[in-house]
Amino acid sequence: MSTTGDYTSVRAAIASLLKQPEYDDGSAGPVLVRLAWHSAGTYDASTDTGGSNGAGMRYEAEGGDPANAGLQHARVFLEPVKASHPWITYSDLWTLAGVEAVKQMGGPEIPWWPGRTDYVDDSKLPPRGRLPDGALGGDHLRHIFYRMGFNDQEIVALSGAHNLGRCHADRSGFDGAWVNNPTRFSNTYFKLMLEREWREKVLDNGVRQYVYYDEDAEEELMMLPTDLALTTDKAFRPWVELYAKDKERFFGDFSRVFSKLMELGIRRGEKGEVVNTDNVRGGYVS
Ligand code: ZEM
Repeated sequence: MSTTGDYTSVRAAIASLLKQPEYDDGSAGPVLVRLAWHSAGTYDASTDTGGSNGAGMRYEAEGGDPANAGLQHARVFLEPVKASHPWITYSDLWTLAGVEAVKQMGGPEIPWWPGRTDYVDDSKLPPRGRLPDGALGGDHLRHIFYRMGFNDQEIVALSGAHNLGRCHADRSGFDGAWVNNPTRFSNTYFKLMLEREWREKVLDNGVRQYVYYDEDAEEELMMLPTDLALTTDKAFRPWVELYAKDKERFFGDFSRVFSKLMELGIRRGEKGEVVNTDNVRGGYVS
């Protein structure tokens, strides 16, 4: 059994489960990053509801949101880590898994702090519909991400996570990967977005996405309508151009903004301890 508070041991356990030869592109990494993002991306700054605290996706109200389809795979991958480190909360485990997965896939180190609790306040359950819909455009991205407190640059930096993983027709309806090495964190997504000729394709299920046939990979790569909106919008596009050119800048900005995402709705005291009042029950911080 591991020692309470030994996050180095948790990180090592996460790193050692990333290789999954039977799953997708052979890695659990991308879906873990998406779990971390969807756990936090329900945040609404104006009502201070949602966010990674509480790990609400364990329950049907949030876990059964069609936007979260497929994320049970990520939660199942992490169960052995929870079993060998029972002292860690799910909300800390899911956010740390995203952070560690990015690093293990060649991405930047992302500052991360523990202290989230798994207490769910039923009166503060985030309603469905707070996560973005890939079929829409730039206005929608602003509506969703401004609500969390992000600006245009941060929206573009965060979208760079689509260097990782793929769309699954049986989860979101979209199909395919954005880049041909989707388990390696990089800025290729931004380069391809600008440099390739994307054509519209309507899938058999009626879903509309953009595709380009990559000769080297012998694979059709894809972009969501929201991805390409980053190139057509006047305020988003300069950041796409910058990140396509400057990988270090993208890594630095991604690190900062992913860290901010993981902290949405978490209030910390002077020593970094979480001080959210809704985590306090019966006078004890749970
Ligand atoms: Zn995603 N994302 N995302 N994303 N995402 C998918 C997959 C992944 C949007 C979206 O609709 C989709 C962010 C932002 C946005 C990841 C990380 C992050 C999929 C495919 C869709 C449809 C799901 C499927 O079928 O399995 C939209 C519209 C976004 C608005 C900008 C942000 C922010 C992310 C993290 C910082 C990742 C890693 C995946 C790949 C998951 C996997 O299973 O491979």
